[in-house]
Amino acid sequence: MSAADSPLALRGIALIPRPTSIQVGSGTFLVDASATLDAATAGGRVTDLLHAVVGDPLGLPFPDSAAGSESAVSIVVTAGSADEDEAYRLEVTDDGIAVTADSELGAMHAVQTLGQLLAGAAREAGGGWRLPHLQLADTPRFRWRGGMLDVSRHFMPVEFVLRFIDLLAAYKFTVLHLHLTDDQGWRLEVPGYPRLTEIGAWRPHTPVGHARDQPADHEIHDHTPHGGYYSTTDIERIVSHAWARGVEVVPEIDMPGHMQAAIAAYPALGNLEPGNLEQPPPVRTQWGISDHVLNLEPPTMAFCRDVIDAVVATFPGRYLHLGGDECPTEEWRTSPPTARRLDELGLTPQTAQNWFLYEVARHAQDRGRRVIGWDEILDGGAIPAGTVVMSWRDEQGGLRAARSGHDVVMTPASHTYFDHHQGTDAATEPLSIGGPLDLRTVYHYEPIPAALEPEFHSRVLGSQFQIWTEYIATPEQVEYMMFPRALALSEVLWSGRGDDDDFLDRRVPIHLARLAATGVDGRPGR
Ligand code: TNX
Repeated sequence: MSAADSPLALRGIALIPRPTSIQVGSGTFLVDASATLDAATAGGRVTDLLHAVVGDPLGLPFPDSAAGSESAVSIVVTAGSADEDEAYRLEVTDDGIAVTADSELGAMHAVQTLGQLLAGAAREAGGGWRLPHLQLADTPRFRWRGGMLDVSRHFMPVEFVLRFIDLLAAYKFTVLHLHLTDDQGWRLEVPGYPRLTEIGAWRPHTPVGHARDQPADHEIHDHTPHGGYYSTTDIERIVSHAWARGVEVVPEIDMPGHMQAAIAAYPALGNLEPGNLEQPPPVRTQWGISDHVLNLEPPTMAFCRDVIDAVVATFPGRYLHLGGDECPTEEWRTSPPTARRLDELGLTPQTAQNWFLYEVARHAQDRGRRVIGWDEILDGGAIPAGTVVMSWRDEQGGLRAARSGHDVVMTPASHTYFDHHQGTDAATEPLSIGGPLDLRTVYHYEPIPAALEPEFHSRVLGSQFQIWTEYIATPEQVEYMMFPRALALSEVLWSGRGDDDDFLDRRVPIHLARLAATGVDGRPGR
C-alpha cells in the first residue's frame, strides 16, 4: 500500500520533508516506556539526539537493551562513511524500529523522522504510541540546506539561536548561516578589539515604520537603545549545540561594505581624513546601504585578518562567509588618502573590491576555510579558486559562478528572502521590507536554474532561506516569518516538490499545529 492511499497515512504520517520512498503496512508496533535501545554502533551524538528530541519530550527513557537480548529500537551506523552521505533507512515491523545509516548524520535524520512519526502516532490508553509498520528509505537531493539569520539588524539572544538550530534540524536543514556583523551592529567578541562590542554592538535607537516612509529631514525612531553581542563562550555554546543537532554554523563577517558599526568603533578603519577621526560615523540607525566602508590601508587589512583568525578559532566549520555585497565605492573615490592608496596599489574603485577579496580570501584559505561571498564578488572579475557564491540578486550570479567552475548556493531574493511578507495583501501582514513571497511560491522553487547546462548542475550545492531582520525585531517574529515557508524549502531541498494539495492543505497545517503546541507560531493559511 502506498502512503497516499493509506488511512494510517491520513491519520499520522505527515512527514516534512516527504521521504524519498515509504511503504506502509497494515500492522502496528507499540512504542512505550519499556522500549529498549541498541545503538552500540551509532555513537553518542545519535543517542543523545534520540533522548533530547524524541525520548525526553515523550517520556520514553529508551534504556539500553541487555547484551544479546532483543531491542525495540536499533540504530546501526555503518562505520567510516563521511557525513556527506546523509541517507538512512527506517523500518517498523513486529520486531520494532530499525534504523540503518551510513553516517551519524544520516542516523540523526532518522531520529528526526522517528520524532515526526511519533508526533503523529495514535496514543494508547495504556501508555505508549502505536506506529504503523513501514519501510522508509530517504536521501536528500541537495546537501546545502540552510537558514540564514541576521543577528545584526536585531540582536537575537543565544537561547533563541539554539532554538532556531533545533527548528532547522527538525526539518533536516544542516546549515545555520549567521550574519554576525553589519552597519547597525557588530555581534561578535573579537580578542584585542574590545571597542567592537563596547561601541559597535550598540545603537542609540531604531527606526520606526518602513524606511520608505521616513521623512527626509528627520528620523522617526523608538528612543530605545538596542544591542548585544555573543561572547566567545556564547559562540562555543551555539557551535556545540549545532554539532549536537547535525548543523554546521557558517559565520559571516560582511566586508568591505556593511562595516559601519566596526568603523564607529575603530574610526581608522574608515575613509576619513586623518585629521577628522574625532567624528566617526555612529553605529548606523537607519536601514539601507551605508556609504561608510573599509579603507584599504595595511592596518585595516591586518584588522580583517585578525577578525578572520578570531572567527576561525571559535567556529570549527568548513566555511567562512566574507560578505562582499553592496559595497559603494563613493568613499574610495572621494577620500584623498584612500584615492592615494588605490593609486599605490594600481587599483581603481571598480577593481579594488576584487583585490580586497583576494587578500582576505587568501588568508582564510591559508587557515583551511572555504570562502563564501554574495554574488557581487563576481562583478570585479575572476574570483579565487574554491570560492562559493551565494546568488541572491537573481539566478545570474549562480549561472556565472557555476559555469566558471565555482560551487553556488542559490539564495535568490525572489524565492528565499523570508523577510518578505507571506500574504499577497501587505495590509494584513506584519510590516516587512517587501514582498510578497508566499508559501506556494517557495514550494515551487527549483534551485537548479532552468538555464544551467546539465554538466554544471552538480555545482549547485543547494539553497537556504534568509531572515534579514530590519523589520523583524523578536524571536517570535522570526518564527512567524520562518514558518510555514521553511517547511516548503525543506521539502524542495530534501525530496523535491510533491503534490501541492497534499503539502499545502494536509501536511503543512498538521506541522503548524505541532509547532504551535511547542510555542512556535507560524503564519496560518496558504
Ligand atoms: C540585501 S542580500 C542585503 C541585506 C538586506 C536585505 C534585505 C544581501 C547580501 N544584502 O543587507 O538586509 O537585502 O532584504
